[in-house]
Amino acid sequence: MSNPNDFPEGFLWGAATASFQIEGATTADGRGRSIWDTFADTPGKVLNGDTGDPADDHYHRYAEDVALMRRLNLGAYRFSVAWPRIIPEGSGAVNQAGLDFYDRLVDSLLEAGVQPWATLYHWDLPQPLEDAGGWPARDTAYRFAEYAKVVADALGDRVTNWMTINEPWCSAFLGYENGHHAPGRRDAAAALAATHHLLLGHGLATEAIRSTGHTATVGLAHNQAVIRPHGANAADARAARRADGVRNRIFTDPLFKGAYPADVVEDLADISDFSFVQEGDLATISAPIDFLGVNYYSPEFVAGSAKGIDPALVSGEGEAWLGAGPEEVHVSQGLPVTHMGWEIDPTGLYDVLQRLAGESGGIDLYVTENGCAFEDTVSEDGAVHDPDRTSYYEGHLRAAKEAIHAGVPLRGYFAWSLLDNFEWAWGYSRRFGIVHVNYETQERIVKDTGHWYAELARTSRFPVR
Ligand code: GBH
Repeated sequence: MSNPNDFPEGFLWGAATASFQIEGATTADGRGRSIWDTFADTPGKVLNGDTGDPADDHYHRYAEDVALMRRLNLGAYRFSVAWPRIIPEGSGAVNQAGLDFYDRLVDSLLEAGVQPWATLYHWDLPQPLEDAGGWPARDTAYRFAEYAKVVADALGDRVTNWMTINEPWCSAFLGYENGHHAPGRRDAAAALAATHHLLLGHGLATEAIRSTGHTATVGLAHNQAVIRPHGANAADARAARRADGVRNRIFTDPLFKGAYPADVVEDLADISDFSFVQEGDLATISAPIDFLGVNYYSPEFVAGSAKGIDPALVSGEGEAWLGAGPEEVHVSQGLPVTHMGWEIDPTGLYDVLQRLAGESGGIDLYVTENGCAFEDTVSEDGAVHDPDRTSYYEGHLRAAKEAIHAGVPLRGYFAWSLLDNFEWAWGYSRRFGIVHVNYETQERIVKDTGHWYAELARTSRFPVR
C-alpha cells in the first residue's frame, strides 16, 4: 500500500534538551554541584560569564513546557537527567527530591501523550567525581552504573527509552583534551582514558538498566563526525583517515566490533598505550544495544596541509587536538554558515545515516539531535520569523527522508532544541530553540519554525511554505 505521507507510518517526531542547558534552579532541593557549575563560575570559560542560572527555569516551569510540547504535536521528548540532582556527591546517598522532579516530569509527559526519552549523562558530572579523577578515572564508570540503576529503578515503569551517554567525544575531547568544555583540562592521555571509561560506563549502565526488570530499549546518542577530505590527494586522505579514527571509529569500533581500531591505536602510541583497557571491558561495551542515536550538525573537511589553500578558509591549525596535529587542517568550503559558524550541508546527514546503518548492523536509528543557531529577534508582531532555521530543518529532513527511502532504518527525529538554552561555552548567546525564550521574563514564543515543525509532526508531510 502506498503511503501518501513523506515519512513512514509511526515515524516519531520529537524535540530534545539537556538538564544543565534548560533547568536552572541549580541549588534547589538538594542538587549537588556539577563540573559545569564550576566551569561557568570560572572567569573566562563561558561567554559573558553566563552560568546555569536561570537557563529556562524549566525546573519550575516544566508543566508549561510540556503543554508547549503538546501544542507542537510532539510524539516524544528527549531530556536528560541531572546526575547531581539524584546523587549529589556522585556516589552514595540518593536525593529523593531530585528523583521526584523527574517523576513529575515523566508523569506530565505521559498525561500529554508525549513519550519520554531519557538520557542519563549529558555532561553534568557531579563535581566530587571530577575531584576524584573524573572520566579519566575508571571508578567514574562504576559510579555511573550505580546512578543509572537508581534512575532506571525509579522511572523504568514509565520510561522505556533510554540513552546512556550523550556525545562521548565531546565529554572526552572538549572536556579533557582541548579544555573548551568542563572540566577544562588539557591532557591528551587523560582524554583517551576518558573515552574508554565513558564507553565502559555506557556498557555498565546498559546492564544496569536491563537488570531492573522493566521493559527497556537502550542506546546512546553519538555525534558521529562527517569527515571529508578537502582535496583528492594522499595527504588529505591521510588526514581524513586519522580524523575519522579519533572522532568516530574510536567510539563505533568498540561499540559495534568490540575492539579499538588498530590504525588509531598506532597513531596514538606516543600518547597512550591503552593500558586502561581491562579484560572483559570490550565485551561489556559491545553488548548489543537496541538503537543508535545520531546527532548531526555539520560536515568537516580536512586537508593534510594548509599549503595552497586560501588562509581565510583554514581553521584549527596548531590547536591542541588529537585529530588536528600539524598534519590536519580544517578547511571551510565557503558554504553558508549558522550563528555557530558551522557550514550548512544536509548531504552530511544522509551520509552519516547510511554509514551508521551499515556499521550498527541493522538496529533502529534515531536522529537524536539536529538543528541550528541563528540570531533571532522578536518582531513587532510578537512573532519570531526565522526562515533560515526552517530551511535548515527542511533541508536536513529531506536528506533524512532520502536515507529512509534508500533503506536506512531511521525511526524518528528529535529537533535540537525545544527551547533556546545555555549553549555551553557560548552561554545564552546562541539560540537553537524552535521556541524562543526571553531570559528576563521567561516568556516562551513559538518561532515560525516551531509552527512549521508542529504541522510536519501532525501530518508527517512537509508543509507548503
Ligand atoms: C551538541 O553538541 C550537544 O549535544 C548539545 O548539548 C548542544 O547544545 C548542541 O550540540 C549544539 O552545539 O566546531 O566546526 O569543527 C554538538 C557539538 C558540534 C562538536 C559540531 C563538534 C564540529 C563542528 N559538536 N562540532 S566544528
